[in-house]
Amino acid sequence: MLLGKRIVVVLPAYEAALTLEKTYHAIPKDVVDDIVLVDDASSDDTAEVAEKLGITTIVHEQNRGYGANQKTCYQAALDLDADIAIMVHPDYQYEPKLVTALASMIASGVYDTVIASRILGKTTRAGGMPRYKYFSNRLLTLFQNIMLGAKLSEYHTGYRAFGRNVLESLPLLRNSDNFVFDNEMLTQIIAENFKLGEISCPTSYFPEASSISFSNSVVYGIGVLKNCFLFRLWKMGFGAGTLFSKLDEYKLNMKSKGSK
Ligand SMILES: Nc1nc2c(ncn2[C@@H]2O[C@H](COP(=O)(O)OP(=O)(O)O)[C@@H](O)[C@H]2O)c(=O)[nH]1
Ligand SMILES: [Mg+2]
Repeated sequence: MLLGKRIVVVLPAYEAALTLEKTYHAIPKDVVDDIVLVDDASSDDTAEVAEKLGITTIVHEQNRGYGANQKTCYQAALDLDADIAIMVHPDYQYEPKLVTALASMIASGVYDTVIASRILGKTTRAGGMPRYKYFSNRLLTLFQNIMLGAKLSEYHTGYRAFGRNVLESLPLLRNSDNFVFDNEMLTQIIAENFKLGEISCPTSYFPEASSISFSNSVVYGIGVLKNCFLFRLWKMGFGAGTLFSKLDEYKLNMKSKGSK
């Protein structure tokens, strides 16, 4: 608990057996009430390692993708009565100790969502981010800031914290089951004018922490551009039935806690 808020860490996992334990031990247990791992049908023993560590573990029978994994993660967090859910990749790429910092920015009531930027500060390239990823990140971010009218240092980090109000109100089930889920969700957060903050976070790139192929990165980049155009169209009054529709059937199930 932090300032009376229940904190749940969610770990969307795929082939994370080698890095999970290290990630788990770095999560600050003094503030975190529950840790949930969703294993997307990994071929290694991610789920076994998670269960051995005492983590609440959910296993997808088939590989459904990173976005589908997060849908299960956030539903599980709501079911566990989370006031704040924090996504940490179990590949030990992002510093789990910053969970407290992310959670406190939401628990204080100042922000609804906080993302941990790899770009703020000067450690990005030193941490091993490949040059092509760094430059595409900077270019996409510049374009997105212009198109979305926001001012973020990056949109592509996988380290994010959400208040319950955000998870309950966005039509997350409408989003992609693939990597572009992250970008759709952030674009929806901006569209809904949720209070969105950033902190800086050092990251490290090593083989187990970064496996997205170049072709998947290109598909992701094209999806990001598409979301920008959808957002502008929606702002002009078109495409109400797309990503930004608030239909209840696309919202996560709110069975545990009442709306806040
Ligand atoms: N659910 C799911 N997650 C995946 C899959 N492939 C990669 N991931 C996860 O997506 C996240 C980002 O992938 P990663 O290779 O670390 O990308 P990078 O660090 O941005 O280069 C990691 O947490 C992976 O575990 C998949 O097929 N399914
Ligand atoms: Mg990674």
